[in-house]
Amino acid sequence: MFTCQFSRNGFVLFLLFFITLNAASAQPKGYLYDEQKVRHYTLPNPLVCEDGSTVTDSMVWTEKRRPEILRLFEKEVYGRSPGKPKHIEFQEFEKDTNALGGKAKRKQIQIKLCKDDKALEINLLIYSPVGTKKPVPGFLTINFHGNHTVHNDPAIKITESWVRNRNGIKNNQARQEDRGSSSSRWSIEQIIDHGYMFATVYYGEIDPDFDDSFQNGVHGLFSSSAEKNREPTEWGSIAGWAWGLSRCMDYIEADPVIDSQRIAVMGHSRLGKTALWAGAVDPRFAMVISNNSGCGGAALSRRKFGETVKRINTSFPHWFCDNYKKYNDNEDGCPVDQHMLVALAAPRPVYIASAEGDLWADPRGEFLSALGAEPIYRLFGYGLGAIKQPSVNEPVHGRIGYHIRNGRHDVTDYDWKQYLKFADLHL
Ligand code: GTR
Repeated sequence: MFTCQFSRNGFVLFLLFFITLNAASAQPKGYLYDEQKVRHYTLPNPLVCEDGSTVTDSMVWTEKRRPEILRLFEKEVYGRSPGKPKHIEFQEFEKDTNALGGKAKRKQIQIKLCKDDKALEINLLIYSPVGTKKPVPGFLTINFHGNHTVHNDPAIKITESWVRNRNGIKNNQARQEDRGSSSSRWSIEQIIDHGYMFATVYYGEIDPDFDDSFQNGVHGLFSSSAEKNREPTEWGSIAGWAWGLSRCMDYIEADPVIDSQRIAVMGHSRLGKTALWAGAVDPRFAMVISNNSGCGGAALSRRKFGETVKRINTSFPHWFCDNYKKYNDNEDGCPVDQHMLVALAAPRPVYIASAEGDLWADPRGEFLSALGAEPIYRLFGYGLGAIKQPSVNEPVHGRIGYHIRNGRHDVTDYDWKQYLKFADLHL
């Protein structure tokens, strides 16, 4: 009996040890993961203007301080993007009024962005609920692996753009067998059942995600200067993907079936950073959702917890503008921190989601950004609904929403359940 008890306890201990080891090994070594070791830092005050005056009402925020902060992020972090191109064409190339077993309508739109005799083509996939009389609100999302991976619906066009070589993909080309391979991240049926539209675009069609000195994608076509003359304030890939989301919004505004006044922009990880920036530069997004966005997204850079500015600029030199490299190992020198990015969404509802096992993205730093944006929401009479980080799986749904769920870096049904509740409340 004793032996049996002992070996069972021993097994449980071994299992715990194994799980801990595995969770830890998901995070790159040599970075800070210990909350006790976070250094003392001072955040820039979002309510103090460049001339030293303090913002005390929403009008001064909107007219004076917000534009200052937006300019700082453009100049120092993401880079300045061009405006809407002169020539943009929308072509609905496929539709079905009886999709997803009859509960949805599907359509696929090619958005053609033209410059002189060249063009970039982006494909937007849209599902909307059947039987709706009024224009539907919903979610515009941006995906990692191609629209054909968000659902196994055989009618979804397979992307012809560059895709990352993974899971047996060779030559950066998408394959039939990848259909639906990311469907666990996109609770499309749940979204439709809730009465919302779901739209998605593949980020690689906007700008392939590798460092090619800004030759391909949106940069190759719409940058004002060649790589060698690039200004340190010119747009990186995150700004490029966000710009692509705005072009999808251009289409949505032209579609009478969709309620373009009630669109939430949503992305995960690097695309969570993108969603936050898209919401900052484009006020047409009525709600902003950032899933596990981490460094350069919702997480406070000054904490240097998990991924750091230096590391992100080294691993992904094409994501931010060149000026951002000035803050490698010099976070305190940056005139902004990421709570000010969250604040740029105000007074629109914004949701920051973290995962307990995603230490690389600094869940606590993501929460502290939400908290740091609260004084701006207060100017509009709104709040977060928490003064300290809520426990795991205990979401707060103030005008700023936040949750930390159990599990790893990912988008799950749990996340979508929260976004749907949040949209019911605020969209
Ligand atoms: C990681 C990167 C993160 C995050 C993530 C992702 O490699 O360090 O900033 O963006 O990729 O996008 O999946």
